[in-house]
Amino acid sequence: MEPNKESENRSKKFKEILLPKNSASLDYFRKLGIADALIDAYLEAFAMFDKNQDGIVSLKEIESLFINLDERFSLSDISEIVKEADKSKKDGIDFVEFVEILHTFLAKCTTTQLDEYLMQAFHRFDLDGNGTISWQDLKGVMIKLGQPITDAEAKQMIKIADKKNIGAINMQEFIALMKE
Ligand SMILES: [Ca+2]
Ligand SMILES: [Ca+2]
Repeated sequence: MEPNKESENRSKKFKEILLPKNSASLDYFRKLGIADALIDAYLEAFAMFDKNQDGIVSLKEIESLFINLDERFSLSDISEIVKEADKSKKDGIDFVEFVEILHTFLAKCTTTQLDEYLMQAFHRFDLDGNGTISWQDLKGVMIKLGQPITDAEAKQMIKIADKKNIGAINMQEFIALMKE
């Protein structure tokens, strides 16, 4: 089996474990008004954090991801958020708690704030700082995140968002993509 296919299967399996079809969590998310597409995006984000795939994002896992991103962050802030969200007292956050954090955060966010966050995220993806996200930028970021992708995968992902057909993603396209 190609390595790509293998990791795809692994992530599919992981999703099934985290969110079995017709699970109570799925009903709960829908009740909160979260679109299914967004739940998928949350699952992908969760999988990125939960490196050892035990269904819990521990403080250590959050920390290591942020360190890879060279983020200047306060660990005490994060541990505060995790402690507050960790209702099930698993010493980390499970998927439901993870979604609750993001959902609450997004609900509190004004459109302007959200745009600002997305602009910051854009600059983080634009590794060479030339104002657009190329497939090389994207590939570099994914390596930093410990989720390496192939050239073909990076090109494909850029192509999907590249509505203006400039061979890269500009800020408007990026913001539009993230809000989809
Ligand atoms: Ca974990
Ligand atoms: Ca760039």
